[in-house]
Amino acid sequence: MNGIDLNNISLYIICFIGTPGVGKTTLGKELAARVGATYINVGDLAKEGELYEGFDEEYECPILDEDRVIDELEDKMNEGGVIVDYHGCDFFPERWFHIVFVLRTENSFLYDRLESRGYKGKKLQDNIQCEIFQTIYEEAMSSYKEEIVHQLPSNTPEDLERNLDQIIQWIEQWMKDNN
Ligand code: DAT
Repeated sequence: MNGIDLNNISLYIICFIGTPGVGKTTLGKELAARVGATYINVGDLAKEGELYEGFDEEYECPILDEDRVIDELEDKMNEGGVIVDYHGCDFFPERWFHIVFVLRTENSFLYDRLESRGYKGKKLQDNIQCEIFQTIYEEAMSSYKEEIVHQLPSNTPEDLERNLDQIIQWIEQWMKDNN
């Protein structure tokens, strides 16, 4: 973004959420690279620190130890300039985020992406349903002030570029308003 270094300034915290496969990691990493922010993938953080409290046999995934994840993240949040990526957000403290983006992907695109990731059977169907029922959007709307929750279409590379442009504009405005 035109060489503006956003490090070392009193900074925003952005959260990207959505069903697996909607493009959070792609958008989060690219945005972080363009604005010089810290990208945090909560799933990876949990894996590295083994921040789990069991295994969910039905959904074939480890169960996050939410308290330990929050403890682990708190210091980084205080520094600001952070982009958080996770599929859900209801256990994060409300005070953390200045803005929450829920990425949304149409079924046909999402199906292909999850299938090529090796999802099948119940796991694939559950994730498609999660997107159809806009589960994560509703979770965000009930966890945060509605005015900070925004949906972003994430179907095509053009959507990705448009989202990056819009969020960078939001960051620039936020920086003007808060510094
Ligand atoms: P997530 O982090 O939400 O699980 P991802 O960033 O890993 O998703 O993306 C899943 C796949 O979809 C990956 O192959 C990249 C692709 N993808 C992401 N955003 C896209 C977009 N806007 N248009 C086309 N493909 C996209």
